[in-house]
Amino acid sequence: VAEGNKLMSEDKGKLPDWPVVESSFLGCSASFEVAECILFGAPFDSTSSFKPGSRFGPAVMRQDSQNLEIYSPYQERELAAHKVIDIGDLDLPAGNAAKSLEIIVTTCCRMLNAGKKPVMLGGEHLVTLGALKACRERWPDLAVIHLDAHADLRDDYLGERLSHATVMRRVWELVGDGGIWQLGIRSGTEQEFAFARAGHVRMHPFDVAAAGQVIAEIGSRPVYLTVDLDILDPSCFPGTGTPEAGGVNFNDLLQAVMKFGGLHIIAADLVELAPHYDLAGISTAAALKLLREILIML
Ligand SMILES: [Mn+2]
Repeated sequence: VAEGNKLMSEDKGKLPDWPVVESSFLGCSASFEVAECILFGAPFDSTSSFKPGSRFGPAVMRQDSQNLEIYSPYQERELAAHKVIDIGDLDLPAGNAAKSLEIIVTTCCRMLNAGKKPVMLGGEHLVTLGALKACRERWPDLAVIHLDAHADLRDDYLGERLSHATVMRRVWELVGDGGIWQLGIRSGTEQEFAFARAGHVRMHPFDVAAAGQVIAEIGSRPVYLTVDLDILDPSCFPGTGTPEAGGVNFNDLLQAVMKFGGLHIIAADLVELAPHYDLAGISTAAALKLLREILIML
């Protein structure tokens, strides 16, 4: 965690009782000891092939979360009643994907060893590889639910094996055939779709209608849920680096994600919000609402 954040939280107890606004996401400030979920940012976007800017996702989400209610009318529960701590953003070296992933792996291992559920905010999709690697070490039977517009199954992108465009191929190398369920996919190369058809991953293109089937197939396996927010249609989520027309609407995504609440989810992430491409902030608002529901669900 950034040194600055650490110092701030240690010093907090010594400050007088000023009427300041919490800088953490929705005031998620359970102590580490009681927290069940640990929220943190992974502000890395160095492999973005089109429009960078997802490194600003976590900071803008935190800031705009002040406008979000802590009560969910969808699940009829309040976030404040849940044990979540927001520890801030990891200090990741821009331009060094391997080193950044190492830091994410180490951090997530520490969370898992303490019996906590990591909830990571990207950042580009490559950051998922770090968190997932940590989870796979602890849960050998790990299943992955991947919500995205893009298959991300390339073996390399312009010669790079560590890229937001190859992340699910690297994940497949970790979990193997039958370990990945993809929903909402509507973009990729012919080879990526052929890779899926060959049975390496279970791909349900275009929408999230197969959520029920996915749940039945996964059963009691531990699950990592990764949400690339560009699964949403660009009309309700323009703030992202590689927008793809023909996406899912917010309510359909929310309903599908809440169904996954019945599964044994051990970690989750939301990636690819690049807030500055959407000056009206509707993309950040969508990401925040989905995050609130996921945290309550976990
Ligand atoms: Mn994507």
